[in-house]
Amino acid sequence: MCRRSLFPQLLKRTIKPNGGAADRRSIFLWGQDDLHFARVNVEQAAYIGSAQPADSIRRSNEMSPNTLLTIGQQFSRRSWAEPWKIKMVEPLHMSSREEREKALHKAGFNTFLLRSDDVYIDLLTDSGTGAMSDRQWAGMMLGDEAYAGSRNFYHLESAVQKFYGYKYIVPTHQGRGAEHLISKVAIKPGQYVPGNMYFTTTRLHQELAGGIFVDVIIDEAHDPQILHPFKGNIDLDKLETLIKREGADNIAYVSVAGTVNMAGGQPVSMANIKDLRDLTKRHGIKLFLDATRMVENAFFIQEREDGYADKSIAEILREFCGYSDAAWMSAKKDSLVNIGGWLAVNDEEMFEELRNLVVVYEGLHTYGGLAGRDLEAMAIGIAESVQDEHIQSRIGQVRYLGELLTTWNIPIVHPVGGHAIFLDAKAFYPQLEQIKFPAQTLAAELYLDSGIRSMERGIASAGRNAETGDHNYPKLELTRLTIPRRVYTQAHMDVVAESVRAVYENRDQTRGLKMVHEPKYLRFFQARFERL
Ligand code: P71
Repeated sequence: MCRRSLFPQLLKRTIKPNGGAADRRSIFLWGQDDLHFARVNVEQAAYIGSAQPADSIRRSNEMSPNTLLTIGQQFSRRSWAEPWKIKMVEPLHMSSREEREKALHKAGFNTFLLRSDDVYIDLLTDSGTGAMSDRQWAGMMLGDEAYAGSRNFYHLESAVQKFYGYKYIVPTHQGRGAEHLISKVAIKPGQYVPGNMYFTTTRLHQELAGGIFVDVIIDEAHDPQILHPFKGNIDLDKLETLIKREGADNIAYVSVAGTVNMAGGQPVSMANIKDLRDLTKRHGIKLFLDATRMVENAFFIQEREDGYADKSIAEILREFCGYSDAAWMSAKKDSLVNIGGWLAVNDEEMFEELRNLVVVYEGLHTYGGLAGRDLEAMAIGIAESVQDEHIQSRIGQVRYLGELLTTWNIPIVHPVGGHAIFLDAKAFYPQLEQIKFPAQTLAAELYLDSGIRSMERGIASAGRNAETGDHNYPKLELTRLTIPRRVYTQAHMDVVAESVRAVYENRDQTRGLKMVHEPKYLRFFQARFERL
């Protein structure tokens, strides 16, 4: 490996982030490795992120060429480590290639249909797959399983009020339960719901309620190679054009996701949400937040945005949520639980409606389809999730994998986002047309190579156009290596990186897949494929 390539040369490219006054005063300078950046603002040149001052590069270069360096040293920064130690372990099954061939055929080349027992390192999702702390497990023993008024609900309510800042809380069994209720209450058939890219379940519930989803994310988000510090930002011009064309009364609400999952876990800046708040207020339109990975979003604001370096993650989270009217949450991500979610609003009338509807679809308004113990684990998980050292090591681990793959010139989405590495399957397999499911193919090949399970986020996930019946052809054709929280070690990440590299080296031999079974809703979960 060429050591020189490990030291990013700053000033390779410059980009001017758009989307808000604070952003406009900064220019980001990205390193040649596409991972590290410096931010220079108008008042002073300031290095942030993991960009390194020249003298530390010199010091590393003075070491003997044979010195074994940690990854931190290679990037001229101090290494991070997890703020916890391991108390209990779960053995993993390591299968043979022959076993994996059989399992993959049985699963119709769809990683959702594999049995977990046949998987070695499971990077299908970070949803509900995290490890709970000893405190959370202790909290489970304090579950108050009363049908009504469980004390654990009040703990959850206080935690959401304290850390997210909303007034009224409705628990739900998970994120899509909350999406279902809020879509039913807030969307009139035929109304538009603009959002920063789509998420599968979010959009489906909006559409089932009669809404018309419109993507108003900045263009940069649709290009896996463009470097932008806040690729999740809403394009205010696109939104304003929609409002002018359709009229504010025909917009149900603006739906903003903190760190945009389908764009690669890309954050939204504080400047953008502030400007968005002003714009929507002027037109009398409500602003709702998908807070599922909002803690991760707060990390990027702390790292990249003027004026936030000295603010805590908790402070940034509270401020960001303060610009919205309501939020929904899949607590299975940021909040470190295996099941759970909630809806939160500031408007009392809307709360009354939601509180009434939750009893129809989820359960009484003090349990929302969850056990008391689940509510307690969530309340404790929320407090743990906003600790600065937790989120630094969580995103540090994702970046570590990104650093390895980038150094080996394997095409991934840049900049690396919060919860996953997204392999750019179009660039990986340039010989495959999108209808041959390159991202699904890559997920299958990775599983065959090493038993690593990943998830397709491309044409299979994008479904069909409701009017024409044709496939949607999304610009991004990605295979997601999603990192569960507090579960795998750095050595696991090494194994993953080496497997991706092995599949990359064999990429020319791959011919793609065809879909042979296609379910009506969210087809990617249960679709079946065959080799071409
Ligand atoms: C993820 C998931 C889980 C998932 C959902 C659908 C297909 C495949 C995997 C769930 C999210 C999410 C965002 C931003 C709402 C939900 C729904 N993500 N918003 O990424 O990422 O939450 O799963 O608790 O119902 O693997 P839910």
